Amino acid sequence: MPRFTTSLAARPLRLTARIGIAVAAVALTAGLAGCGQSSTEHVVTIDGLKFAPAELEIAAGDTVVWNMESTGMAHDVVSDDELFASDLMTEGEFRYTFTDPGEFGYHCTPHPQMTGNITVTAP
Ligand SMILES: [Cu+2]
Repeated sequence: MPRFTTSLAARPLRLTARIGIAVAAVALTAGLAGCGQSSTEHVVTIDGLKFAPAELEIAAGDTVVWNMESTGMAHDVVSDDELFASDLMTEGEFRYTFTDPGEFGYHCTPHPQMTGNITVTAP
């Protein structure tokens, strides 16, 4: 009788441990998939005296990479809301990760006609 009781008690314990491992594995996979999504990058280039594309829609958590390659002219990328500001650059890139949904306008200080807008949607 004591033997029977022991084996019955051991079974549910083992089963619970297995389910626990399965749940942990699913959670880990979901977490990794989430990481992959949040690292999406969108490239904005400088085309003459314009940002291209000037209008961009991204998801919260995405990064915008401004490619500052230009033909000798210095540009910068400055948020209208003072959220971010690059140096004046003739080459290289400037990047910013948008964490909150909303509308984010930006401009180039030496060229006021150079403007752009990032629309950030909820993830
Ligand atoms: Cu400029």
